[in-house]
Amino acid sequence: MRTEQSKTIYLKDYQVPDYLIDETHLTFELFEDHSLVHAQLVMRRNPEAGAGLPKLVLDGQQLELLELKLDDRELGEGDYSLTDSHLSLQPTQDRFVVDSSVRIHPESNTALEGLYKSGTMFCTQCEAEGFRKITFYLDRPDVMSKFTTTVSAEQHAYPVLLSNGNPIASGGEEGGRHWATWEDPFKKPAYLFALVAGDLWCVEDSFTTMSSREVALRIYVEPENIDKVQHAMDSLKRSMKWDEEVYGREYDLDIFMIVAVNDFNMGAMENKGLNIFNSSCVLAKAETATDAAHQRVEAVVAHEYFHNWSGNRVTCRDWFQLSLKEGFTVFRDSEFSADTHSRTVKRIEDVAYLRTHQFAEDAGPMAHPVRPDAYMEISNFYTLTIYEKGSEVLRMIHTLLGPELFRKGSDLYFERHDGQAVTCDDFVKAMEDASGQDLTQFKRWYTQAGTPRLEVSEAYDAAAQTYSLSFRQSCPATPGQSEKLPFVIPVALGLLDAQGNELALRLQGESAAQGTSRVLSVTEAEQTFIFEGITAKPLPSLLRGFSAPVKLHFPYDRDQLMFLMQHDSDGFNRWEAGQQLSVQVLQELIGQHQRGEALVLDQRLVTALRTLLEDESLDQAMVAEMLSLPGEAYLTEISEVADVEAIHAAREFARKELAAALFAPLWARYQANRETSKTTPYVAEAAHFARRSLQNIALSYLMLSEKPEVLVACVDQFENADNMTERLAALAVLVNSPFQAEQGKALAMFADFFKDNPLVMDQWFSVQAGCPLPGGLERVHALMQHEAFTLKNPNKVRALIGAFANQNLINFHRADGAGYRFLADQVITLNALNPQIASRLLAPLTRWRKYGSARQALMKAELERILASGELSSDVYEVVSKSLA
Ligand code: B3K
Ligand code: ZN
Repeated sequence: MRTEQSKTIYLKDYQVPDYLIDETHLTFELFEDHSLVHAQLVMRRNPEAGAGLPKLVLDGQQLELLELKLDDRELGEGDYSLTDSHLSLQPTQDRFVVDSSVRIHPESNTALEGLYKSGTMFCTQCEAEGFRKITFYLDRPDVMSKFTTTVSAEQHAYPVLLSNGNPIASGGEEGGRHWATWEDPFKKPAYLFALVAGDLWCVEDSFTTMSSREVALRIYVEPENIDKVQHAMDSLKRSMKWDEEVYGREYDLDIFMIVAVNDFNMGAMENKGLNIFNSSCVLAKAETATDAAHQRVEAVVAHEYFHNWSGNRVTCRDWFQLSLKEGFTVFRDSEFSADTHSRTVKRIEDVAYLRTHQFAEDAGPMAHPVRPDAYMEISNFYTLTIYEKGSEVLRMIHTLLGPELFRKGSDLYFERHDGQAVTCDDFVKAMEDASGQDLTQFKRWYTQAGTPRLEVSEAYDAAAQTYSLSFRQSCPATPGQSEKLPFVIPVALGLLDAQGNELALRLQGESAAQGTSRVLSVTEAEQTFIFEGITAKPLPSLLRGFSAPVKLHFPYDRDQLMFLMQHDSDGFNRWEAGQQLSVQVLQELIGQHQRGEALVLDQRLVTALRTLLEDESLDQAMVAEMLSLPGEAYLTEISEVADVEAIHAAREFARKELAAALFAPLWARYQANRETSKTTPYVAEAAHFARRSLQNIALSYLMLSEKPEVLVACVDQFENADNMTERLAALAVLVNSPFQAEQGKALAMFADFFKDNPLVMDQWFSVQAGCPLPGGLERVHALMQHEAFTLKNPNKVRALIGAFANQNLINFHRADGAGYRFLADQVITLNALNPQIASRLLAPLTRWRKYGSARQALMKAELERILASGELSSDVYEVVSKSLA
C-alpha cells in the first residue's frame, strides 16, 4: 500500500536519468498460479548525467526476485539492496547488462495495473507506473528502449500471444505450451509496453497509407463479441486517413492491433502497435449500443490511434508533462469528431462537459495547472484538467495562430522531436518558431490553475459612432497559488444590429474593417477595445465557439438572449444564449422555492422553445440540445452554495411546465421522428443521431404529461425499437415515471434478454442508479446484490455507484448523509481491491465546500472516516488528505 510514494514529487526536482536502457529483452512464462518474467537490460551510463558511476536504482514493486545477474555474473544478497519499491546495485563500467528473473501473480492482481487477468485472458496496463509491477526497470518515460518480447503459455487456453511491434518467430513447446516473439523497432518508454494472451478471435482489414504501404489491421475480441467490431474498424480507418490529411501523419508499423478487455480501469491505452481497450470503447452495434456509445467508440479509437504520433513517437519527458500528449490528443480527436459529424453539436457537448465537470475540479481541493508542479500519486492526475482543459489550451493556440500556422507548428514539433521525450515548453517553442509569435504570456495557461472569470461591459457613443467593450479578467486562488497573473484570452466575437445582421468590425486605429467575426486577444487585467463606424447600439455575441475556457459575464437581459438564440450566426452561441436564458429562469425558480413562494415559470422560455420546435428547417440535433435544460450538476457548479432540493425542484417544475405548454409540438415532432425511425435501418451518422436525439428528448418531456397515449408510444418504442438508442431512452423514461407496472415489466424483460451482455447490463444498472425518484439509495443497495454486479469490474462500479453519486444528486445528497456513508463504504472496500477506481469514485465527496453547513459536516465526517479506516493506498490518501486540508 502506501510506501515511499506518498511523498510529494516536484517538477523542480527533475533530473535526467543516470543510466539508459538501449535494449530490453523480455520473456514471459504464463501459468495459472503465477508467472515468471525474465528481463535482460542492455544498459549504459547516460552521457548527459555527469561523471562517475552512481548506484543503479531500478523501480520494482510486488516482485519476487529469483535471480539477478550483472554482465553474466550472478549477484548474491550482499551485491544488491532491495526495498518494497527499489532494487539497487553498483555497476562497474559504463556499459553493462542486467539480467533478472522474477515471479509475479497476475491471477490475483485486482488493481488492474501491471500484468493481470481479465476473465480468462492475460493483459497489461503499464501507464503510468505499472511496468514496475512486471519487472525491475527504469520506469520513467524519458528512458526509451527497443523491446523484444517472448511470451509462452498453454496453447489450448491461450492460442493468441501478442506484444508490441511485429511478430518475428513462434513455435511449440513440450507439454502443450507454445510461444511467440515480437519485436518493436521503435524505441519506447516502458509505459507503452503491452502483452496479451488469450482465446481471442479477430476481425482483420487493411489500410493503405499515403506512401502506399499496406498496414494489417486487427481487432481482437472474445468470440461472443466478434459481431460487434465493424464500427471500431471503420472508425480506425477513418482516423488513419484523417491524421494523414489533417496532420500529415502516417502510420509506421506493418500491423496495428486493438484488443478488447472487460476489466479495465480507463477507456483505453495507446501501447505501441497494440492498443488495449475497455470493451465499452470497442464493441458497438445497433442492437446493443446507443448512439452515444457509437460516438464514444469512434472517438476513443481515434484518440488512441492519434497517440501513435502525439504520445508515442514524441513522448513525455516526465509525468508533469502529461498534458503534452493528452491535451493535444484530445484536441485532435475532438476535431476529428467535429469533421466527421456536426461541428457545432460536438462543440456544445464538449463545452457542457468541461463547464460542468472540469470547472468543478478547478474550483475544488484537487485543482492543479495543466502542467502540475507536484503530485503524490500520478494516477490521480489523469484528470479533466490535464485532458479537457489541456485540449482547450491547444484549441486557443489553434485559434490565435490560425490553421495554417498551427499545422506548420505541429509539423515542426513532430520533425524536431521524433524519438524524443519532451516537455510542454518544447511544444510551445515549436509553435512559436513556426509562427513567429511570442507565446510567453500565453504559457500561463500551463502553470496557473483555476478558471478565469471574464467580466465584460459595454459603452455606446452615438455622437462618435463608437462602441466599446471593456474586459476585466481575474482568477480565483487555488491550492498553493494565491496570486494569478493575467492570461492571454482569445475572445471571438461579432456585433449584431437590431435586425440581427452582423456588423463590419473596425477597431480604432484600423483603416478597414476586418470581417464580421474576429478574435480579440485580451492580455491585460483590464482592457478596452473600441469599434468605430457603429451607427446604432449593437448587441454583442461574445466568446463565439467558446474560444477560451473562462466564465464569461455580460449583463444580457432575457429579451436579448432570445434575440441571440434566433439571430446569432454562430451556432454555438445560439445554444449558449438558450442556456443562459434557461439558467436565469431556473435561478429565479430556485429563489422562489427557497422563499417558500409558488413557482412561476417565465413564459419567454416557453416561447423561445416553441419557436425552435415549430421550425422544421433547423438542425434537429441543435433543437434537441436547446431543449435540454442545464443539468443539476451544472446548476450546482454555478451556485455559491448549492441548494440540492431547490435545484431539483426548480428544474423538475420547469420540465413539467414546458411539457404541458409544448405538448402539441413535442408530440408532433416525436411521432414524425419515431415513424421515420421505424422505417429506417440504423445508421451511425450525424443526421440519424440528430433525429433520434430529438425524438428521445421529446419523449422524455411528453411522459411528464402522464397521458395514456404517450405511455402506449413509450412502451411500443421500448418493445419494438430495433436499436439500443431508442430502447434505452424509452426504458429510462419508464424508470423515471410513476407507471410502476410497465416499468417493472420493462426492466425484467430487458435484464432477461441482455443478461449475457455485460455492457448492456451496465446500461441497465445506470438507468436505475440515475432515477431521481425517492428511494434511490435503497435501489442501489439492492442492485449491488444482483448477480450481474461485481465490485471487481470497473465498468460495473462506474455504472451503478458512479452513476448514483454523480448523476442522482437528489438521492446521493440525502439530508441524513446516508448517500455519503454508502459512498465512503464503497471507497474503503475498493481501496484494497483497486486503488485507482477507489480514488476516482471519491470525487463527489471532495466537493463538500459547495454545500450548506449540515451537508459539509456530513461529507467531511465521511472523508475523516476513510482517512482513519486503515492502510490507505497513495491514490486514496492523496485525494482525501488534500480534500480535508
Ligand atoms: N493514456 C491512457 C491513460 C492511462 C492512464 C492510466 N492510469 C489513455 C489515454 O489517454 O489515451
Ligand atoms: Zn490519451
